[in-house]
Amino acid sequence: MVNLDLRAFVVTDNKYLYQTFFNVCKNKNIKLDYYCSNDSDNIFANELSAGTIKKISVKEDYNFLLKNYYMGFSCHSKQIFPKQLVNKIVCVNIHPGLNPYNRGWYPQVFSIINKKPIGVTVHLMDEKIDHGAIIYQEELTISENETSLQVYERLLKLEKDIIEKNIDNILSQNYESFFPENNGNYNSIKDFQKLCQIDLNEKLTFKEAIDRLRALLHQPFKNAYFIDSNNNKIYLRLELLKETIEQ
Ligand code: 0FX
Repeated sequence: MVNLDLRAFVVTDNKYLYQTFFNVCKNKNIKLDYYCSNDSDNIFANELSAGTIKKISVKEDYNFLLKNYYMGFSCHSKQIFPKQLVNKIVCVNIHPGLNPYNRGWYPQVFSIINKKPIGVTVHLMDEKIDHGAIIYQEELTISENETSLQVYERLLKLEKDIIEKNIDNILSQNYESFFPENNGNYNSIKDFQKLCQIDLNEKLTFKEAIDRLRALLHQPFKNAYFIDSNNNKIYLRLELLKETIEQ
């Protein structure tokens, strides 16, 4: 029997996943409240003025969350949840990567390059980033002609499917969880920024160079660039056109 007083919170900085959660949960017995980061005005201008989402600093206001909610979600949130929060109530992260591989920033970018598995992970949060016991996980395969944007769009769709299918069990905390065999690897935003600056003297195979450029192809962002002899930043975009060869 669900306690009708129970409320859960969702912290997100991603519009698509906010809408997914909102639509899936609007008629549930357990009510969800939505929060975004203080600098997410541009993403949620309409929702902020309508009051359907509110700003929060999780680091400063975790006591408010502890007082008002029995559990919470981090769903592409820019904020790191403090240990005082994740160690006290169940916090669940919806992450566009296949833990423990390429934890942290932009998993698909790194998976295109280093070939580590990619997918979606729903896991219980602990003090470390994208770390903790896994509840649900699904892997995707990356094709040789896919860009970061194409893989990312498939990851978002998979996250939506997993939320729709499992939200009732997550909210009622009716699931089993398991720990990955090791801590895998973590990539920071600095690691991503390093990838973006192309060293014109770096020696790579064509395959490695194409992988690097398609991993950094994610319009409208300008990622890969080199510095020319006049000290200009020259951004690069690769075009991959697939044509099936008749046998
Ligand atoms: O919602 P999200 O996928 O990212 C969010 C948080 O911003 C991030 O801090 C957190 N680690 C992640 C799990 O959730 O949106 P995004 O707009 O930050 O990035 C989406 C994709 O866009 C990313 O996977 C790669 C690409 N991208 C993004 C930026 C900002 C680029 O290729 N270049 C960029 O400069």
